[in-house]
Amino acid sequence: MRKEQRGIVPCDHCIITMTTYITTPIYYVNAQPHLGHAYTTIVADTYARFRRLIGDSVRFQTGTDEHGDKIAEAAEREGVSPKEYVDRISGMFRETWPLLDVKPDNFIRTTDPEHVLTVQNILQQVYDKGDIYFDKYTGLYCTGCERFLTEKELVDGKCPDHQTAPDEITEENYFFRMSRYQQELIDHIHANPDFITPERYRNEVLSFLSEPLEDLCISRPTSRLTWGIPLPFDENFVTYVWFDALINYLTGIGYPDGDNFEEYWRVAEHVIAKDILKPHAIYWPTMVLSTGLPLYKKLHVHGYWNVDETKMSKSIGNVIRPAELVEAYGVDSIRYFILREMSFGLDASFSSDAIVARMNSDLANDIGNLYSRTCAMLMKYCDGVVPEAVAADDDTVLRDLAAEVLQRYREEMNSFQFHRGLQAVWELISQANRYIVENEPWALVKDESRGDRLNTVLYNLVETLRLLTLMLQPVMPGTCRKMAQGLGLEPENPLVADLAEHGNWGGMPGGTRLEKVSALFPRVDVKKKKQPVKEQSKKKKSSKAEKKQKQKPALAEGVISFDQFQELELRVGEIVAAEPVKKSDRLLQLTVKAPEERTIVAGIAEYYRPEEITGMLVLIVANLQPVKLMGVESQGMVLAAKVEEGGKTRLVLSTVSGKVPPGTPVA
Ligand code: ME8
Repeated sequence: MRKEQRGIVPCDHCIITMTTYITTPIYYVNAQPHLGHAYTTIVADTYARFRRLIGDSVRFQTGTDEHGDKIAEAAEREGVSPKEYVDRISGMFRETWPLLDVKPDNFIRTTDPEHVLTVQNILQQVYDKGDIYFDKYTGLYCTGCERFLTEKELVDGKCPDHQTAPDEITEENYFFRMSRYQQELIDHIHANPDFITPERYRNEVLSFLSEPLEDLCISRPTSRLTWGIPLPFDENFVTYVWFDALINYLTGIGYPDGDNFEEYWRVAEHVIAKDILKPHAIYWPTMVLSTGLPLYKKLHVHGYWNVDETKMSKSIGNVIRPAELVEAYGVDSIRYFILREMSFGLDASFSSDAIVARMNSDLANDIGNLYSRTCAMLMKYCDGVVPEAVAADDDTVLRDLAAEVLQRYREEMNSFQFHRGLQAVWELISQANRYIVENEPWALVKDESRGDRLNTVLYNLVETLRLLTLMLQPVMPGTCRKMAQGLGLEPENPLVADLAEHGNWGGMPGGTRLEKVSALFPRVDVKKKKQPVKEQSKKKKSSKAEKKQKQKPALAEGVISFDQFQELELRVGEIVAAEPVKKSDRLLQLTVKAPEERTIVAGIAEYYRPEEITGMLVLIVANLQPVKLMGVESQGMVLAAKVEEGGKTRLVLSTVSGKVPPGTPVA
């Protein structure tokens, strides 16, 4: 039963609206899926998952746009029939989505027979109402956009999107009286500030609407194009591509009398990029008004992905294919990266350096480390069983921040500010990592007088992991299934699958037995992607050494000159990850940020456990010639005090007395 029927009335100001219908554009089948399509569809999938997480009944639709000049031309180039051609490319889109863990409820094709009927039904209604008329028209037609452009839209006589000069075409065609609904649309946009977001696109549309609208040409003569839907009132014409394509949003929910139409139309939210703003913000609402339906609820408009700051294009050869991305980086890293990197509404640039940097810092170091350290400590200190929450616990650092972050996360996800939602979640992750360093559970375990303190600290950490699993689920569903499993919970357990009921502190049941799972995000080897540190430092060193040999006399044994001392490059480094070196009792392999990341192998395994030193600021020698220790290349050295006690040696890592950024030089 729908929640509205249970007497709960959805309101525009509360986040929970009970039902959600989210759509992507239907993609042209004249090109194969690429990063841009992947982004829009991942955004819609993430939003669908988020709304389900907060209890909505959700319908998510994507699909393919299969009629028009461009498609007919592409089929001809390949020497196949249009139908054969569209079947093949549409299939590629359908096969791409599971690779990205995108799960639409409906995949619509404009060649589906029910879509053809729906388009004809609406055309007939609009025609009967007197909103479609026949006229002669001369205009500038852009094949790329599949529409006539106005003079104003051209830049240097060319279409700004396709960089081609439009063709001047004169023909008799059918026109839709868009102008009749102009004022009603302007009034609606003014009365509903969230109708088109972000605001810059709303302003763009209002500015466009401040001039009189021209009517919209909605047909093509069959003498010029046959690959389209025949007009029900004139068989010599097929419908113009946008009139056909936009109606998919109604067909997919069974307009006019399907149950889904009743339930979902009023809550329809469309996601698009800025390239198709006008058809969605002007053509579509005026068509809907003419059909006598209420308008869709929201239009969410995002910017463009460029690649290495350059427009993605087949001719430049920089088109990014989703399947290749998944193979190189893994599906959840991709989903996280594109949602975190792009501010919704603005353009963003894709580069492999940027994705590797985020994978190593945000995923491997921050969430990956927090998860593995917390689980490792629970395994070690509590036999893998979650302790009971400690009553009258006044340690509220994580609890208070979690409450604030949960609130911000919900607001930002709801308003499509995914990057800010994730930023908020990462504040909680960083705080939890600091909480480990500050509370030193490895010391508490040895402290007989600690009371319940160790249990409190570990409970707070594991409860934080549960809330993180909940919040990250829409973005990284696969990783969260694994996180849930490691926490001893089924992925369907409401504790990690229902934010409405369990998005409050304290849900993790004491007594739950954790399960060992592999690392969430293994680190990516940056050396393979970037100029190795060793080459840079070697070069620097040899040139200075040469200079010294020429200029300086030899010094007394055991004494070095200031110049010699200056050759040592000492820096502050942050240990972002630590693990034992295989087959060695003595060595730990450290990943040190200083400020670039490097591997340093240190002989400190007898004195420190990896989880104790992760997050610690240490002093390093940054320009030592790299050496291999037990098969691992060490790019530098950490400094430690060498304490001799009772005939034994102990190493105590050197650190700095205040918080400074990693990479700060030591003078
Ligand atoms: O326009 N960056 O289909 P289309 C971000 N069939 N998103 C991008 C992008 C980029 N570089 N390139 C493409 C059509 N997109 C029509 C739509 S809807 C009733 C009909 C995404 O295959 C973005 O969502 O050209 C953009 O709006 C859409 O693909 C255009 O897809």
